[in-house]
Amino acid sequence: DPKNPIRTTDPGALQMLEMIKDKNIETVYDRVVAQQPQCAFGYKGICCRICIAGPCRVKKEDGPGSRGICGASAYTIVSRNIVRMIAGGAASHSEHARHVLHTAHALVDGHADDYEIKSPAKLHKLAEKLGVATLDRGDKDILRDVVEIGYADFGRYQDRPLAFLDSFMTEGRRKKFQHTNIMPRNIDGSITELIAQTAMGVDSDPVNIIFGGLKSALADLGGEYIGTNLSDVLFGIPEPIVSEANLGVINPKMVNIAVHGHNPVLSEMVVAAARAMKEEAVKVGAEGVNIVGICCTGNELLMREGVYLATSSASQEMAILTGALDAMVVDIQCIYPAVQTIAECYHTKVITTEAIMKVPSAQHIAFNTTTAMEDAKKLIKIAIEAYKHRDPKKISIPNEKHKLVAGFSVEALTEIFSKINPERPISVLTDAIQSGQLKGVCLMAGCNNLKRAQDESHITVLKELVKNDVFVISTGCSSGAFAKFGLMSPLAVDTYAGEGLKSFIQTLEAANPQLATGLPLVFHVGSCVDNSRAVDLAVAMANELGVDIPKVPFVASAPEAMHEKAVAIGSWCVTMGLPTHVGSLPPVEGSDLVYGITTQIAHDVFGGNFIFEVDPVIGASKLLDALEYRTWKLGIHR
Ligand code: NFS
Ligand code: SF4
Repeated sequence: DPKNPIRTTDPGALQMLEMIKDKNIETVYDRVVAQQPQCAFGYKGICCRICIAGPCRVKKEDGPGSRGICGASAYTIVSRNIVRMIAGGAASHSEHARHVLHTAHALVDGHADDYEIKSPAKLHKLAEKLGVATLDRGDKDILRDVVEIGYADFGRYQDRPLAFLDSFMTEGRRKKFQHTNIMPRNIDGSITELIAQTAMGVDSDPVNIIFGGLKSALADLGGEYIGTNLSDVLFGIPEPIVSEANLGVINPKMVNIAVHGHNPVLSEMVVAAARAMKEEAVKVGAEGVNIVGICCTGNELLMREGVYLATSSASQEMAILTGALDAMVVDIQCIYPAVQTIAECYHTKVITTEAIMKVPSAQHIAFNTTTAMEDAKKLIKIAIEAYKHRDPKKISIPNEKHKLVAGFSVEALTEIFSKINPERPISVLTDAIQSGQLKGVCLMAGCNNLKRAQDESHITVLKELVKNDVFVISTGCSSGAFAKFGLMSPLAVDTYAGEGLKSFIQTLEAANPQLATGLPLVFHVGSCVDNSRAVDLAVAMANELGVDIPKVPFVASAPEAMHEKAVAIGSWCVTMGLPTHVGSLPPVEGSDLVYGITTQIAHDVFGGNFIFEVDPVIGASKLLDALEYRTWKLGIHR
């Protein structure tokens, strides 16, 4: 029902909405209803605003009204619009990566004393991949060379491929990208080239436009590699860790600070500062400082520090509605401007920290790598001060929260598998698929999109997949959904896993008595930048099986994709050779040609393709079909 304002299934958010129902507070759930019906031209991608002769719309099947003023056809307009979303996504991930790179650079130059090389092991592994010498060298020297390569990936002018992308690929993908001329030379250049390519009066060939888009999508993946790998170097490789999720993690007796956004460079420092400033919180009558995460910076902290996850993107406002959130510290991406509007009805301070991300009337504290700890302490002080101004009458915290196990980097998964087969750990996974115990692997990723009820599609797709013995890894707000519903807990295995998956997980547990916890139903591999970890797993499986990725029983699903970043990720998933389900349609329906390229022709060229399907049960069954087909083919060819 498009008019129903209760557009969520998240049990914490539902409780929160019930608690405030008499208060007349506007939330995202009201605004999404107010936007209905949404513009059909925009929805289909056939509105062009690339020059100011427009906006032009494709109004007719034929004649002058079927084209823009310049004569651009539906296929040109749709393809230009969609690849510009890829450019936006690639820019977002890459700016995030650049920030991590700057921090690593400042560290080796001695200007970031609050940071350290937490994982020399990851640094050495990365150096080896990139061909950086490590023998008899100090860690900082090695890191300096790695950072140089990272910077070169942003702005290289020579004719060589993106190092952080090239060195992680299979041989087959490397050749495919060169052959189709989409291997990016540098990140910044791919994005500007794409904007130039799609400017008024430049490219009108939809195939050429889409291939330009795919180049930027691969640049996006390169940026994600830089982000994940250098974050692991600076903050540690995630390992299995127990935590809790949903709004019930907000503790009325503590100073509560939500870190919201994406960049661990800031939020890791906030966690450290909070630990150091416990006494100051005690002085104002609190038991301490409680950091809770929202969106992907929440995922970063959950993976490495076990920090509680308060909620995911669509329900971000709910954290403030508890009346017990003292500050919301934000960096970049997926932050609703509405958080400030809502915060003004409470004592909550919203604090922005990055030069490119300000919100009118929210406080701005510039966060510098050089003075990181000092800056983070300022943020904590503001929260402690705000705590004193809480209004007890306004406090109402949903009691919903669930135990979870997270922290499954590929290193952590490999370690677990190695207890069964130390020489060829990944064969534990591929053997289980070939024996029929598992149906394959699915990466569940992506956002919330209120075109349907929040989290419903994530939860439905997951339940269908695990019931059918798919090994599911997840990232981003998809992970957020599972965590909030209690599906990332070992307890969920018995209830939801099919017999094959259940026995697979039990075998892993039996071989790993050192783990202090059972294994979960779905394996959290990190933030959206950490979708690169999923590629690492797919590449490892391909190498183990001696095939290229399009033959690996590995699929992806973004049941509730929303952000431009999700468009970029979905696009590189397809070029990597993965069948990729998307449950919220991107604006491509206005051109049968573009729709056909993304869902069919892509398969002929790359071995992966989009599966657009809004019904989560049907979406899941299409993913299962894709897995079954690949496993069957693997069987014949062996
Ligand atoms: Ni990913 Fe993570 Fe969430 Fe979507 Fe936004 S937080 S980077 S973009 S909404 S999954
Ligand atoms: Fe219209 Fe062409 Fe300008 Fe787009 S580029 S707004 S279709 S005139």
